[in-house]
Amino acid sequence: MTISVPQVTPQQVFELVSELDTKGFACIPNYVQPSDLTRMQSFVSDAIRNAGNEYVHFNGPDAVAGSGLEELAHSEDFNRLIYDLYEQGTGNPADKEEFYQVLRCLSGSTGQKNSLIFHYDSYVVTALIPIHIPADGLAGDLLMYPNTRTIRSTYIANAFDKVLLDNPITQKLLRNRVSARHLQPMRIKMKPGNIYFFWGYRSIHTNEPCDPDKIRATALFHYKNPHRKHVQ
Ligand SMILES: O=C(O)CCC(=O)C(=O)O
Ligand SMILES: [Fe+2]
Repeated sequence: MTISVPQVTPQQVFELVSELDTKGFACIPNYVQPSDLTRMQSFVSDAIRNAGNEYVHFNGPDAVAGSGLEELAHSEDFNRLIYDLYEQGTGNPADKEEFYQVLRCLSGSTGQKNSLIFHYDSYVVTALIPIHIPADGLAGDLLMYPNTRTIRSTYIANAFDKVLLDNPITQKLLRNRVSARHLQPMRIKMKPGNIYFFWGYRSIHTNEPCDPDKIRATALFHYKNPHRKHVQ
């Protein structure tokens, strides 16, 4: 069985990019077919069980072999979509480059520890597929301040942004904003099988925790680190 995903027209890409630039995120509903989603969900359920109902994550396509996520990473249509978003969004040509692919499975108290860590991604395009989202209680919403910076021309400027963000004072300040009345981050409630996009490099974001007795799993595909020279 091989995964198949819908083709996305140039007009749709255009609309997705304009949503990314204005609203800060974009979504294609039901991008993953129900039978493929079921495969991904059972991979996650097994992984969480093997991890004693605690946080577990997998990097790269080989680590998720059998889930369908490795097939997605190699799917022509999916690759084309990510390249098109990048090209339209930045005006730069997209080189063929492997995604930085992660499957994050949150559960238990370690799932909570791996939440509310605000960051910029190292990669320009972030595609996120929710696989398991708790139906009630704390669902682990995506929290975001979209498009708060541009793509930096130097690695050092990028590192400086990250230091400003990745320290206990800034993290505390941002965490306090989540339930505050003002300057709240945007909250994206996610539905399994949809695909969400945002400019991860440019946007401060994180996930809210989910209840420790639940499972919240997301598959992330990151594309294009602007500060790494392309190596064949
Ligand atoms: O799991 C999520 O919702 C977001 C994770 C994330 O931002 C990341 O892994 O870079
Ligand atoms: Fe991220």
